[in-house]
Amino acid sequence: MRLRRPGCFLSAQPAEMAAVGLDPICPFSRRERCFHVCRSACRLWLGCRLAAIFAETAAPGWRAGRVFAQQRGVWFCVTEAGERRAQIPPVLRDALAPGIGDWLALEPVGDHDVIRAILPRRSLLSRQGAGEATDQQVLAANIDALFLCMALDRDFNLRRLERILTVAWGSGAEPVVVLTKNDVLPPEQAAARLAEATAAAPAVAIHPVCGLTGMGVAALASWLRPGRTVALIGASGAGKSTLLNALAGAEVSVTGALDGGGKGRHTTTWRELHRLPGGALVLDSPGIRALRLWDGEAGLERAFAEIAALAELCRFRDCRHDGEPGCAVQAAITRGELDTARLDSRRKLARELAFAERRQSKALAAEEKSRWKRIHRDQRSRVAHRARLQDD
Ligand SMILES: Nc1nc2c(ncn2[C@@H]2O[C@H](COP(=O)(O)OP(=O)(O)OP(=O)(O)O)[C@@H](O)[C@H]2O)c(=O)[nH]1
Ligand SMILES: [Mg+2]
Ligand SMILES: [Zn+2]
Repeated sequence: MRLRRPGCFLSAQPAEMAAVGLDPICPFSRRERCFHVCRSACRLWLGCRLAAIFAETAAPGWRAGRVFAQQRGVWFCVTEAGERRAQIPPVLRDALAPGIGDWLALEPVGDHDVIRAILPRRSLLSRQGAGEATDQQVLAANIDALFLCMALDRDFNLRRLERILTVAWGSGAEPVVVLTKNDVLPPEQAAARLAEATAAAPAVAIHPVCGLTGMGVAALASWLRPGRTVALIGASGAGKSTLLNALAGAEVSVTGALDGGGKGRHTTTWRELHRLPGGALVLDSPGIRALRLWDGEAGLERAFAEIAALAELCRFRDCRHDGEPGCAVQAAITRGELDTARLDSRRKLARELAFAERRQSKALAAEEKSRWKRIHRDQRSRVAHRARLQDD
């Protein structure tokens, strides 16, 4: 990947920012001309809160940078000195796992930067990595809103939506459901699917759009204000890159046709933060097939908010909604106000979460045990070494 757009103009004035469509108000300090806001048309937008943390962490000469892409052990960052390649020093390789969207403390060394620290994240979307049960893969960090993209055609699946919502609520970012390919169904069928999605995503904004014509896309503007970061997630072929291009008004990401079975072909192969002309940042990613749950009790409560509210009315605090007397959840099902499929889906996800948590605590315990074993072994060899020295 080549580095582009060197330089960014920290000294630009509010009028210049307005000229390129940037809001001169810092999202953290709420002040105009905040020193910490990068006034350029690049992707840097540190904000006062992080700037203060950075100032405390950083040694002289370090600078802040935000990861906008990553490839084979190289993190591509936007800094006030332009775009830079950054690497993790060997001693920190086990301790640091930066992801796209992360703010880093960087030490310039020659023509590249060395990653020294990850600044605190305000949201984190991650999944279990391929390795150990405790291995975490960062999908996106410091995201304000997650656009959960699901096409209204064969991609439409309420149970998958509930699963992604659980993960999204657990990330700390605001989920927004974007029903893509609004043009493929007759209006009444599209309206029926919209109603189903609304029931499966309580208290979440839902927007049907057509990425090809741009229909409905303008309604997403409130999440795309300058300095905001949005991540697009969904299955391959859901139309994420097409939506990004519609938002950008240009082809910034390659899109691809579906295969014969109507499935995506994983056209987007890496994650990258793109800057929209208006100043918002949008993360386009390869499609994700299954998002295994591994953390996120809180996410489950939010994703099934109506069940959580009903459960408070059950006679027993630990009601399992499984035939106990005075169960408000079962009563709502009997009245036809709650779909059994919702309760079943919640149960399935809760079981999966509990299983993941057990696996993780076992793996953590094993890690801790091997750490102590190592410490004791080192201690024994030090004692033996000292004894040998005294013998000599
Ligand atoms: N009819 C219709 N087709 C669309 C729409 N959006 C995307 N498509 C088509 O769907 C196919 C997949 O679109 P992409 O934007 O590449 O999908 P993606 O989600 O980025 O896929 P990956 O990069 O593989 O994850 C392409 O052939 C698009 O032209 C839409 O709103 N309406
Ligand atoms: Mg794509
Ligand atoms: Zn109950």
